[in-house]
Amino acid sequence: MSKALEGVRILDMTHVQSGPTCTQLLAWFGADVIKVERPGVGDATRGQLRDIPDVDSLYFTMLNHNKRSVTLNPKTEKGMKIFAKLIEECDVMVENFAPGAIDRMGFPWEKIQEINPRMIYASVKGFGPGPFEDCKVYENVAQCTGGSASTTGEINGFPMVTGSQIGDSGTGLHLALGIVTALYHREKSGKGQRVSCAMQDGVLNLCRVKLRDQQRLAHGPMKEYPQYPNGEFGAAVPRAGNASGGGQPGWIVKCKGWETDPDSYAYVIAQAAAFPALAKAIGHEDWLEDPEWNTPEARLPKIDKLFEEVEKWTLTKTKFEVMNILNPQNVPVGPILSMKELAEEPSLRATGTVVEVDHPERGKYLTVGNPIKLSDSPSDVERSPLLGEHTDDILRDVVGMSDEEIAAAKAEGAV
Ligand code: CAO
Repeated sequence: MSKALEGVRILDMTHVQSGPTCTQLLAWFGADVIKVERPGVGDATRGQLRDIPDVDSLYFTMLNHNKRSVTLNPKTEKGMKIFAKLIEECDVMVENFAPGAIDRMGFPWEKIQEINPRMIYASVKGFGPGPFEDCKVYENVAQCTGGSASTTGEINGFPMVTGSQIGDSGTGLHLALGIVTALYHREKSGKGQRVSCAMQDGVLNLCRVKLRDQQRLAHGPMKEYPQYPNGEFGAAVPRAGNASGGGQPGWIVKCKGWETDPDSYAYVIAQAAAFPALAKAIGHEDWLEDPEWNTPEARLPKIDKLFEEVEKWTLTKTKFEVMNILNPQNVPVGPILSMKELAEEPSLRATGTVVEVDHPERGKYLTVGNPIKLSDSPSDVERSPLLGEHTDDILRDVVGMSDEEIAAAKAEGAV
């Protein structure tokens, strides 16, 4: 069994999170990812949020598996020549520097195309063309400008960002799809092309259902929102707390032990088809004959009361008992799993979604492995490279430099 992207070589000019997420995925699928880092400095995340002094942070290690690291400064005369040779030898170049940084290095898209017409050049920026195109952007800025923050949070509370890195990792995922699509197209056209993903666009794509709701709002109140029928709708899609976005009434309810365990909660969905089973399970068989309760329309104005009753029952059970009782009866339900529980979950270890990796300087640590599983193309998780660990190998084998030339480039500070 061969790896799906074996033979694809990536010139990885990414840093922080969005770009590295993308190239890590490609590396897991077997691409040879050559991460270019500034000599002596490297990706800033190597030193950020460190848990062990002088050792690459988990921030860095968990986003840069299966890559090779070369230190190179394309802003030196020698470095520029080496960089041009790398462009010639690679299939894809990925970068997520601030707008214009690669141009300022002397490599605008026109020049990259001239050097290698088959090159696929992929970029993440905060915004697409428009009023904010020159801005630097981090995760939470993308969540705020892409529609996520305005639609997330308590019903009468302030906008809220989510713990999922939808701006960074989400855009990295979008970019990876753009790259493999362009690689597929190159098979036919023989030509490379530019792939661009703006973080604002990526977040908005993930908030698609909220733009749907913005348009529904013009046709009357949205009945699945907690604002219906007793609250107010304004001009824009409101925040809906934990109400289900899928059009089915749902809520997070407390479970046994919530007083001491901050994650002792479950999400319960009271969709019409599963309502009889839910009502019976919580001891409300009476609802099934009661016109005040036995239709979705009758329940809608008192969804809060419905979940109060569900909670009276869930408070007598652990979140796993709630899952084990309701799930077999086709009531959609999910325990709120903490990071500790996910880290220890045997089934996630068995599938390689949570993996233990050994690192020469930090020892063993846990990471999230490749969440995309291909039946015929394995994907292993290998540790992240040390800064410049593969500089000599890459300069020799990919760029074709002799030992003397490598020594001279080092002396000049180019690598
Ligand atoms: N050798 C020499 N110089 C190098 C280099 C190397 N190998 N690699 C990068 N550099 C230089 C760049 O040329 C650039 O210099 P100039 O500004 O003088 O042209 C500089 O290092 C990097 O610039 P930056 O502005 O990208 O870095 P920053 O820390 O100030 O900003 C960030 C970080 C993320 C806000 C910005 O890169 C950005 O907006 N990126 C696009 C959006 C994005 O991906 N955001 C995700 C953030 S979290 O994943």
